Amino acid sequence: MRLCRFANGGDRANIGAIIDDQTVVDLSPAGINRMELLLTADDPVARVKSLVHDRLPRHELSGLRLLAPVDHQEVWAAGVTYLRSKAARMEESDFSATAYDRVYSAARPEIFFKSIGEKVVATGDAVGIRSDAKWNVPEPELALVLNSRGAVVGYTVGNDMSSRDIEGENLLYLPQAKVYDRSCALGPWIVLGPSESEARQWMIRIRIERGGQEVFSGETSVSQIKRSFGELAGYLFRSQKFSNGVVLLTGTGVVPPESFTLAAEDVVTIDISGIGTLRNRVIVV
Ligand code: DO4
Ligand code: MG
Repeated sequence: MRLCRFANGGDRANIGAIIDDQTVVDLSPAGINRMELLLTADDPVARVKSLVHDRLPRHELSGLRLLAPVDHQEVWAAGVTYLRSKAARMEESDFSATAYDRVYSAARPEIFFKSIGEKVVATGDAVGIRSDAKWNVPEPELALVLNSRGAVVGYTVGNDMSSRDIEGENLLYLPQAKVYDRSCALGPWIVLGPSESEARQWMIRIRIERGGQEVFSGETSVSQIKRSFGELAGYLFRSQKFSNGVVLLTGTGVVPPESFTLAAEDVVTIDISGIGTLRNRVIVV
């Protein structure tokens, strides 16, 4: 079962259940106008199935403008959860190398705030690179969708856009390297239901094009994430409540070579095999 948000022609968003490859059942007339109405359910798949009926409006998926699949959910991010991320970050900065090395093997994971829901960029919209940064990269990541009790109820594709020169200069600049306009993209929808062991079989692939030509591609497997989803979610929910549910990015395992930086008008395509494709062009913000 897949859940999406889509533009309804006005400035409101509707919530839909994607019931086959082409058909979206509009759940808004059934009173579902906020994602938390589904994300607070113990079993969102059963809840959505109980809502879908023949009298609700149906739309062709291909004719809809999809919005980011979050509204009142914050987005948080785990970091240095793949060996590749640890190695790349230790190379990026002598100054912070020990911190990355330690956090990779520490009991407590690195978790940082990434975005409020309303600032998240949807597939088809533009992600941003900072005008004051010289070395910018996308970070293709599996995003866990957690209900208000911290259980994983779904997954989406995430891009944790990052300014590596700002992060590398001083680890205390991490919030500036990570949080700015259009720095977080999620989509195209949420896949409800798969277990962690199913998700760990998925592949994450990224392709970056410039002027129609590929300038970088890479892939990793979700199985390479060092920590369990429950462990990451457990730390996020320590001493903190998310009454509308929350999204947690699980870290990147694909890092372009040091010679690579994004440029305006590049197109970033991230595909996760069990979910779908998130595609964004790049603009300077
Ligand atoms: O420690 C800095 C950020 C790490 C991160 O975003 C990642 O590993 O994906
Ligand atoms: Mg990241």
